[in-house]
Amino acid sequence: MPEPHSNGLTRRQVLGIGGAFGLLTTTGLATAATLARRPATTGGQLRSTAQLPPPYQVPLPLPAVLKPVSTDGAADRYEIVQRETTAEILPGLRTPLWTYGGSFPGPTIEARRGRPVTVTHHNELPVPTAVHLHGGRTPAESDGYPTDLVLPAGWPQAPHTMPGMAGTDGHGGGMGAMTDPRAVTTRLKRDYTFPNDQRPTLLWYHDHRMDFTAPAIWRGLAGLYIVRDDAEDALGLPAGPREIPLMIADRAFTADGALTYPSLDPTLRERPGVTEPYVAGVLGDVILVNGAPWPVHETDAARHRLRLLNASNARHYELEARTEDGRRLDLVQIGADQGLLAAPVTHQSLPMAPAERHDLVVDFASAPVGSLVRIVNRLGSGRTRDVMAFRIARPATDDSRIPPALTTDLPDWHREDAVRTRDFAFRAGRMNGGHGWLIGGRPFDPARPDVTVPLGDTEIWRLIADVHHPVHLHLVGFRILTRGGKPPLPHDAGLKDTVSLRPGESAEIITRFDGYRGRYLFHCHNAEHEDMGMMANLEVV
Ligand SMILES: [Cu+2]
Repeated sequence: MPEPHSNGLTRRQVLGIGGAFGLLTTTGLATAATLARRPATTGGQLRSTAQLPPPYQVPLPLPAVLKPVSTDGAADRYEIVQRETTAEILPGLRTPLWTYGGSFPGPTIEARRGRPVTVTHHNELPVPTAVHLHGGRTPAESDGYPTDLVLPAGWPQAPHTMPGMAGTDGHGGGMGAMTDPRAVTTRLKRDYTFPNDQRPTLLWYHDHRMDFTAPAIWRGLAGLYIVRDDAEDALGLPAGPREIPLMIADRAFTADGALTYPSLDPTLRERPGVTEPYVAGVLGDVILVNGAPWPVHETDAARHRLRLLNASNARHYELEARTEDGRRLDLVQIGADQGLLAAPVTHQSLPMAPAERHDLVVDFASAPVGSLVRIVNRLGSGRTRDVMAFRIARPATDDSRIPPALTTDLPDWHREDAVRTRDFAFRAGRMNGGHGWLIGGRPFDPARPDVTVPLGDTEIWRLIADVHHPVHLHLVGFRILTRGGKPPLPHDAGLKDTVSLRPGESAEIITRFDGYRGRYLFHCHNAEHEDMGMMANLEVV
């Protein structure tokens, strides 16, 4: 890939990077001064040189639902080939992609609660891969641990060594191969089994390869996975064409349509990491929804269920729905990362960190036929303020509803249930002689036990951040007890698997580690941070 533009950073981008390392030397991490100059986002923004389309011209694609290759009564089986292809993302240009099944986003998998799904992934890409189902309650052997790689044809068989996590000091990659004796690699293909023994919600599957997750997702390795059950189906929420999954992700493009990404090693074979201006996170200047730039969707003047995923590597959003006459439509949140809330929560705007999902109902009935309802990002500037639009094409009858009580099955863990409390600081630091991102002062090492917890124990984790860090736990959902020492925010309701820590902010979460024993992870879901050390082992025993 061509070199990205590394000049022309705005003040905000400089803050995003300078803030990351500047805060290291600041002792008063959570001081009022730090909070007052909290930047809107963390990362550096690439600049596209491609001709970009005006907003709201390209139709919103809806990812195809994958058909099972067999349904034997007890389980559904699927096949996905991971392969290179090109697609027309910007009008008139072809963009080379790495895909699940030839499309970006990959095909959507529709699952039923309690009915297992097995997906056979075939790796026809030039590099190893690992598939993780984000938010899945998944046995460890199918959780896509970063060293449990599927090796492509011709890849040297060296399962227990990896390039080693590099910094960005210009001599990374040679820091001594890291070893992981527990890695279970396969060649060419691997079966991933998902029991779907969990609350219905929108999950997503994406690449989780050691050191190279961020560029692999950027190139297209992400898809949706929806778990449903009868109780949710019976609620009367907007459904069919009025239930719309929206995968939001930013990217940048060269003049010939290729994706720009500031990899130190554009082959993604040897040397991990990104060039200096982007170590705090890679932001694009083009907002894609379901793989289309600033798309438009024609629809009815009726309630819609919008199932949002922020699949961006580092970009945060604060979303609003705005009518042409300047009104903000209510965003009625009915679900969080891990499924339905107890009761709807109405927002005027809604923040969204990388990997978070929001399940929303928005009523377009008050928008005039022919008008646009724009979804905008209050944290963006210039063209990154626009996300997508709905064109209200026709009046419609609407028998959908939003029940005042959505579910009663939310776990209700209390502080006194916790058998221990742990503290984790998510901060910038030095790693292998370069910049890194550390949890508790240490970069990820697959061979080092970090957290070991007996199956069934309930714990409180206290998390603190220097810059934005969306913290994600594999295997379990959690509840947010406090944020910044205060009660949680309205969008912290429900069951979460990713908590967005803002610069200088702390949060307490509580969860019960149930499901399966085995080796899992917790990590920052800023994908660049994740690749540069900000992961740790979570072993359930
Ligand atoms: Cu982070």
